[in-house]
Amino acid sequence: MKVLLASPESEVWNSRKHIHMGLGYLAGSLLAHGYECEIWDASVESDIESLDEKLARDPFDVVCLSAPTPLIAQAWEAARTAKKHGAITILGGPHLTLMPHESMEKPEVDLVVRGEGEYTIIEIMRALEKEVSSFKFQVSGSNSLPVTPDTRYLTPRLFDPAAGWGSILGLSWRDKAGKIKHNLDRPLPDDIDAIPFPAFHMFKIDRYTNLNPLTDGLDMNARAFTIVTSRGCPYKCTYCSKPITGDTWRGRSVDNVIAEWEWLVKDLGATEIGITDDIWNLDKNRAKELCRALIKANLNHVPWVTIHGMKVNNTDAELFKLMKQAGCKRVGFGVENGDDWMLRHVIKKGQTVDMVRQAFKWSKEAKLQTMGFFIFGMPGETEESMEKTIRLSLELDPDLAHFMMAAPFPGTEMWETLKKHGDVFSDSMDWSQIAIQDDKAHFAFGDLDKETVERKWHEAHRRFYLRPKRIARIAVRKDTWQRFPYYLKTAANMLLGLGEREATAA
Ligand code: B12
Ligand code: SF4
Repeated sequence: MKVLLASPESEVWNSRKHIHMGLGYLAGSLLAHGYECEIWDASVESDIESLDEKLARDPFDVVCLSAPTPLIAQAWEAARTAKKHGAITILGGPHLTLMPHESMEKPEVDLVVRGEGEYTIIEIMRALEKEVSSFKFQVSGSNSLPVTPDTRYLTPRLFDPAAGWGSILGLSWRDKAGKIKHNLDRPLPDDIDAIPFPAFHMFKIDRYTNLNPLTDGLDMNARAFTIVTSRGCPYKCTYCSKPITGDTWRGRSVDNVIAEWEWLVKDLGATEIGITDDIWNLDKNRAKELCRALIKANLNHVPWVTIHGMKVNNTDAELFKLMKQAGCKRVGFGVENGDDWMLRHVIKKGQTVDMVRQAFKWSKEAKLQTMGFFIFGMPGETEESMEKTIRLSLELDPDLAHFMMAAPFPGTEMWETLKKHGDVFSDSMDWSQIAIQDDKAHFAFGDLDKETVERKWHEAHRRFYLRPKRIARIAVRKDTWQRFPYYLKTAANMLLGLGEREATAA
């Protein structure tokens, strides 16, 4: 049985192309169990061949689609395409874990997987093998259209409980009567060393971008891979949606991480690596051990970065020094807000502004590039708190500042707050409108209107990036001139509010 693992076209994320670790892990698991599979990532494929063309030329029995909330409509569209070509469609990823029923109500979706999928996908393959002889489209009771390629997507696939579908944890499916069933959740796997490495070799790595073209020092044409050294995070920031990896932090052993890192560097020619953990430094001692092990294994000549924010309160000067020695080039921090009251009572981040200052000081002393993430327009925000955020960004002066609009993702505390008090949520929510890194405020809350949030967001970009010393710093960078048209468009959007609604930076 041939499986295609696909990521749909992204309209919200188009400035950078990173490999999709979820698909990599699923492929690793399928290969380890002897299943034939391929990865198809629209962000690097669709310019060459559409999914429709690909499936017409090269049919697959099963098409797996992955989707975060803003991409769910594209995932449904891809599922319709896949069904037209006769494939079984399985959807998984963050949005499906949060809202499985919504997708199960779509006839183009045959199965939904909730949570981490490495074990579930194998159990599905085994159940499919049991049903293989009856692989015919079964029309559900309510729908009696003749089954042709054009109407196949209207005919959801029904499954025989005798194949064991009811016991696959984390799965949503339809029984023979067309009834939607949501099985029990799958507990998070504790031992993530036992999960096969992602099938890194299956990515067309030359088509992906480097990890962040907006900072200097990284190779524009790098062979950039990402790595997950731990899963989960025990913090409960009110804006954060972490439906997949959950609240329980699970670290891989240092040896296991080093073995994967070695494979990336020595066999696959990685010239840049990004850690994408939710919180890679939760266990500070383990983080230090990992740095020491990278040095010992002579892997520190390949630059690496922390793609997402490190947690400022789990750091010390020694950690940053070790990171530098281990080859780290740049650290990112979730600063979020310059107002301690907002951090404590609204964002619930478990950090103070002083902790942020300290972490920036240590990392700069260690000669690491710094990156700061700042959020505008959280519920309870005031013009004054946003002003404090702008001032803090100027004071910290990271190499890169990402100013983002608060985005209410389902499942977060912010979502619940806004559902009670906001008028943003209509019955026909357009999920593609929920994106961070966008220039439009997503809601008004209390006395704060959208216009003020958008004005302060643009002001933040102007005040941060249009300082003479910033302009000088940017002007001497080689990549500024290599990607001049792109930067010009980004600047017009972020600084002046011109241009299309588009996500442009991380
Ligand atoms: C690294 C990362 C990125 C990277 C790379 C993204 C990528 N394509 O992998 C970059 C920086 C590009 C990125 C961009 C975005 N991201 Co992001 N990202 C992450 C992060 C930190 C880690 C992802 C990861 O590597 N996970 C590890 C792998 C193993 O897990 P996974 O990908 O979820 O896959 C597992 C399961 O979901 C499941 N699964 C997934 N798909 C499928 C499909 C099938 C068929 C099956 C069976 C199973 C299955 O099985 C996989 C293996 O266990 C997560 C936070 C998190 N921990 O989830 C946020 C996160 C996924 N991102 C998020 C968002 C919002 C985005 C953006 C939409 C940002 C934006 N502009 O608004 C874009 C969308 C990009 C895109 N096209 O997908 C949100 C999603 C929230 C939501 N409700 O959907 C998260 C959860 C962050 C957060 N806390 O808010 N992101
Ligand atoms: S934002 Fe970071 S620290 Fe906060 S809950 Fe999410 S992953 Fe954890």
